[in-house]
Amino acid sequence: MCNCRVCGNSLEKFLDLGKMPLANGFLYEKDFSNEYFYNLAVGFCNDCSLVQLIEQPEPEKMFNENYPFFTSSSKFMVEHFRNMALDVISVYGSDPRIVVEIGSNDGSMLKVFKERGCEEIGIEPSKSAYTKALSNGIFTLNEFFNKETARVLWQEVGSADIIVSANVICHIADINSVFEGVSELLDEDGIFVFEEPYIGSILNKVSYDQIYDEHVFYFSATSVKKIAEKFGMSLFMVRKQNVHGGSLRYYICKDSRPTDFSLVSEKDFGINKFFEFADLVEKSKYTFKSLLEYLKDKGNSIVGYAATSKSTTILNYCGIDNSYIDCIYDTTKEKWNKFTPGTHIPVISYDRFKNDSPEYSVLFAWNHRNEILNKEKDYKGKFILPHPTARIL
Ligand code: DWN
Ligand code: ZN
Repeated sequence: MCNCRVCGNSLEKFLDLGKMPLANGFLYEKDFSNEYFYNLAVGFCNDCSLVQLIEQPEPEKMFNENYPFFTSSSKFMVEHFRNMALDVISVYGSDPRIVVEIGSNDGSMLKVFKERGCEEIGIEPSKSAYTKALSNGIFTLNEFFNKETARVLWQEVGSADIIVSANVICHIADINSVFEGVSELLDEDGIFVFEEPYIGSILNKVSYDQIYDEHVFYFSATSVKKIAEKFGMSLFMVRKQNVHGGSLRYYICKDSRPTDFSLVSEKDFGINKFFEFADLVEKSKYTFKSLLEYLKDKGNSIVGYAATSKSTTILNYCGIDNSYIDCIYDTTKEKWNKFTPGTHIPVISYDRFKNDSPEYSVLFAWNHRNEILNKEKDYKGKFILPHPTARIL
C-alpha cells in the first residue's frame, strides 16, 4: 500500500471499488482483449487529512493523444471559467502581466486572460487538448507541470503573476513537485488559484463516481492549507463553487493577505466519516442496480446520457453492461463508435438522442443537470439519477 504523497504517512484505506479500467479508456472492439485494469481504492492520511488513491496508473497512460475530454463540451463550464478568470484578476488586484495555467486543456480559460491583454501560457500534457488550444490561438506547451517545467519557464519568461488551474491539481500524483514548482515560478506578490471537486460535497452527495484513476486527490481546505504551508506559501481564502457537484476554489499566496475561511467548516472529517461514506456507497450501488433491474423487467429501454469519466466508476463498480443499458449518447466525437471502458456499452452520437427518444436515460453528467434539463425540455422519457439513492427525476 502506498504512503501519503505529501507527508509520507501510511494511508488508512476506507473504500475499495475493485478492478477498474481507465475512466477515459473508451475503446474499439478489436482492443477488448488488451484492456488495462488496476485496483481502485481510496485512503485517508491522518496527518495531513488528504484523501487519495492507493494506486494510480501512470500519467502517460491517461493523458496522451487519445485523451477525449475537452472543457468546451459544456457551455456552462466555459462561462464558469470566464467568471473564474475575472474573479482571479480582481483578487490579484490589477492587470497581471503573465498568467500560467496548469492543465489548460483547450484554452477556454486562458482565452479570457488573453482578451484582457495578459501574456498567457498553457501547460497541457494531453496532445489532443493541446492541439485544440493551439487551433484556438492559445499559447500552450505540451508538457506535464512539475518543478522542472516550472524552472524552465521561470528561466525563459520570469515569474508568473497568476498561476491558475481548474480540475487539474487533483490529477497530479507528484503534488510536492507541483507545489515546489508553483512556489518557484510565482512572483512574490502573485497568487495561485485552483479549484477542484470538494471532498465535503462528495461525502454529502455520495458522489463516489468522482473517484477514478485521474483523480488521485480529494481535497479539503484543511489539507490544502497544510500542503501550501509545507512549501512556504499560505492559503488565504476558499470559496465554494457550484460546479461538478460542489467544488472549492483555493487562493494561495507567498506574502501575507487577509484570510477568509468563513464559509467552510471541516471539523467532522475524521476517518469514521469516511467509513460511513463507504457504507453509503454500497447502498447506492444496490439502489441503482435494483432500479435498473426493475425497469428492465417491465420491458423499458434504458440508455445513458453522456459517457463521462464518472460513468466508468459507476458502471464497473455496479456491474452494469449492455444487458441493462443499450447505449450512451455523447456529444464528444472522439468517443463515438467506441465502447465504454470495462463494461463495453456502445457510445453513440448525441445527434441520435432526439429521434431515438429512449424511455429512461441515466444522467451520468448529473453535474451538468441544469444545463442538460434546459436543453432537453422536449424529451418525452425520464432521467435517472444514479446516486445518492438512485431515483427517477
Ligand atoms: O476532472 C475532470 C473533469 C473536469 O472532466 C476530468 N478528469 C475529466 C472530465 O470528467 P467527466 O468526463 O466526468 O466530465 P463531465 O464534464 O461531467 O462530462 C463530459 C462528457 O459529457 C463529455 O464526453 C461530453 C458529455 N456531455 C454530453 O454528452 N452532453 C456533456 C454535456 C454537458 C452534455 O450536454
Ligand atoms: Zn499526509
